[in-house]
Amino acid sequence: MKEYALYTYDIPIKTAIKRRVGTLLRLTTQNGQTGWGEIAPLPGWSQESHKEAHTQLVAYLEGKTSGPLYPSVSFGLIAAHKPTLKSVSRPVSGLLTGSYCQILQDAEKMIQDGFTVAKCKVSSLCFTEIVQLVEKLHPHLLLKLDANRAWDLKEALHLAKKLPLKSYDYFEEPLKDSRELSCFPYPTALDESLREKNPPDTPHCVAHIIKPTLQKPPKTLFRTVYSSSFETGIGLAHIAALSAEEEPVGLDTYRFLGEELLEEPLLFKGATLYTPPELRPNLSKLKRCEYGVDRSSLFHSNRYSCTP
Ligand code: OSB
Ligand code: MG
Repeated sequence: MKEYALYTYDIPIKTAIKRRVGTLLRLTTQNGQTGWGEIAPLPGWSQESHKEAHTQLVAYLEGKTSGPLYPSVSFGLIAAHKPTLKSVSRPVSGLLTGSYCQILQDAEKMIQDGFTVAKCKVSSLCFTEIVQLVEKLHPHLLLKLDANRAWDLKEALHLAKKLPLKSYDYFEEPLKDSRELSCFPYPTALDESLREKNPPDTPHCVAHIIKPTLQKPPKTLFRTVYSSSFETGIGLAHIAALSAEEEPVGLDTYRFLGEELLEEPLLFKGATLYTPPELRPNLSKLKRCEYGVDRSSLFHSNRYSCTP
């Protein structure tokens, strides 16, 4: 028998949405071991709202629903079932966003701090700026050029021809119409496309970007790059633990959070993240909500027994 307790948080964040809202789930086993999970749908990206996810989570824990779970709920539940989550260290990729000048300034600092890889948001930059960034930063900082589907095929090809193949890691979601990716013969990573009903056939795909809050981690032989959806330390620590030791993980979103919820915070030393030995949020920063006995197992005794 497990007991559950739910807490919500509402903290400032330095992005367009201004505030980040989410639920933390604590599961306690009979022998007193506790696991924490985070359920925080990202507005503009998740199909479900925070309220919908929270409501589904409560119904699930009360044993009142057995239907398919939202990805954010599934991620939080799987996480909370890992009371023995170990402390891990992982290489992290930087996150570069904003104007050309801002990106260049941040990138130079990242290089000094020891970063070797960074995701660069390029949808609002012009092609000359993108080419200059790659030229200036390679080989010190290898860029993942995330266009969030900003370009049509002709534009994307025009840009790709200007960049030497080895001077960047990949283009992430370059095209407005992902069906045309088969005509884009450059290293490509899929992110948004993986969450479509019919993911595109992409012969040049070199990596899958997996955001556990937005999508259940698939079993894939592809190079898998784990990435955050602006979760707090709890969610980020679980994402780090899912990621392979050698693949930089996209957790630099941590810098954008306005408040730390963990008693013992995540530690970033240069480009390496160290997660604390115990994930324990500061309860005074949270709002306590429902609690009770976890009755979900009445329906699915094995549902969460296998880790992704
Ligand atoms: O486009 O990859 C994205 C975060 C939330 C929603 C979408 C995206 C992101 C990130 C996270 O870029 C940072 C990273 O992957 O390094
Ligand atoms: Mg992306």
